[in-house]
Amino acid sequence: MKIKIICPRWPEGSIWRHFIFRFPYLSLTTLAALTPEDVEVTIEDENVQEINYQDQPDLVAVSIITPLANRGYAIADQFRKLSIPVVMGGVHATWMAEEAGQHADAVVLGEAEKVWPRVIADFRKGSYQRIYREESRPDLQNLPVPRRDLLKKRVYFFTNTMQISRGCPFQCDFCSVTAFFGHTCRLRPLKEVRKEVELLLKEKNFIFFMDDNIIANPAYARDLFSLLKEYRIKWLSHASVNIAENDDLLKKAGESGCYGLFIGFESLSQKTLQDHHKTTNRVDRYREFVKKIHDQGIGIEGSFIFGSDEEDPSVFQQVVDFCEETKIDAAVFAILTPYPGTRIYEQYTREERIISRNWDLYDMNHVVFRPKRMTIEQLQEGHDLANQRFYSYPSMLKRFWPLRRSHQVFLPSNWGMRRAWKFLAKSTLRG
Ligand code: B12
Ligand code: SF4
Repeated sequence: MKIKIICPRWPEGSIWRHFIFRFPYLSLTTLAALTPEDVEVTIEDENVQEINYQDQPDLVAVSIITPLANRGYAIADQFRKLSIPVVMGGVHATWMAEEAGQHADAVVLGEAEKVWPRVIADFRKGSYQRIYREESRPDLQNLPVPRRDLLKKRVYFFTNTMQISRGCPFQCDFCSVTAFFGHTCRLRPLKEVRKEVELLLKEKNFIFFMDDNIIANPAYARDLFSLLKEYRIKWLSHASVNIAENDDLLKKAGESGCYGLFIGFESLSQKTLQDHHKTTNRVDRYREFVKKIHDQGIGIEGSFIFGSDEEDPSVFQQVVDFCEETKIDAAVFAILTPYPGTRIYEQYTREERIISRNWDLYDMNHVVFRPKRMTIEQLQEGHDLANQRFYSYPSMLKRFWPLRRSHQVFLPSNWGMRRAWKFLAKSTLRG
């Protein structure tokens, strides 16, 4: 049996289509690793290669997050026209199973670990279900090592990514992670983490841990950082800003080789955070926290969301000023996006505020809902200009002086974002 696993490309007009520092999605290499050994498996990531429609696999597996859904459907339709069956899975397919089912022979809801071998066995037999859903979530012991060997490695910025935990105890209303992965943070045994880290270090001394919050369980994080300190390693991950409330943990993160953390600040208004149920953040301590994190040699990619109900057009300048004053190393200025599966999706649907369900626009860089205290145009323009200002040379100069060790990661990423935003500003692709 031959299975081809596919990731669709980002739509035209999305910043991620034009950001050249790419890394592969773990869903692809994870699914490949879960595939029985006697099956020939290949991966095609359309973001870095063309899809081959000629090689006649027995089954095609398409992984979709929301902004990739339309393209995923088009690819699926094409394979099905060639009489090749298609299975779909991933976050978007899970929340929009009926829609995905119109383009696939079967849809897998939720995590694949337990159910994927059964899906393959059913397709081999020729009698499969339309929907597969595993009620219990997999524990994270004995996970197979993702099949990075199947990737076209040279076309990615790097491929050294791995995951240590799943699930989040919080429930921010714009995020579907908790609904998808559960309230409890499941953790991989440290001895298995050690094995995979050692494997990755053979490639490069640089690792991106694709976790939602690497400090979700502080006791485990402390042990993890001690483990990482044994190696000469540079690593990146996501963490909540309250890592700076725990001096010991923060120091350990820095000493273990943490060069950068992706941190969801989301807003400079406590009221807005409260409205979104983002309970971990204390706005009045942001400046102090950024300084403490920087002092440990850790760079920050700050994530901010624009368009919340309390915000008016003054928000853009306030946020960029804050980022420049605190010398935030990189930023993702995103437009609030009501992804299926989130509470904000339900709320805006009820309030009839969603203006587009064209998933191509669900990249957090396009307005797809009606904001309250600014117009759709003000939100779009304010967001675009904030990104262009932040990734201008004067802003980079302000933020990158004095130099810190983490700048070896963030200077190239700023340059990449600057290049992508410049391209989009000039192009007619931006709708
Ligand atoms: C790491 C991460 C990033 C990193 C790296 C992205 C990358 N290239 O991998 C960075 C910081 C760059 C990033 C950026 C963004 N991200 Co992100 N990211 C994540 C995060 C935390 C982990 C992704 C991961 O590796 N998961 C581990 C894999 C194994 O899980 P998985 O993909 O879900 O796959 C499992 C199942 O879904 C299933 N499955 C998946 N596909 C298939 C297919 C088949 C056929 C089957 C059977 C099963 C199956 O099986 C897998 C194993 O169980 C997730 C949240 C999360 N916890 O997953 C958000 C997440 C994927 N990101 C999200 C978003 C929105 C973005 C941005 C658009 C944000 C922005 N402000 O711009 C950008 C887009 C950038 C990009 N190029 O992708 C959203 C997507 C929401 C949606 N509905 O589409 C998520 C889910 C977070 C959220 N808020 O809900 N992200
Ligand atoms: S945004 Fe972060 S803290 Fe909030 S629910 Fe999602 S993963 Fe958890």
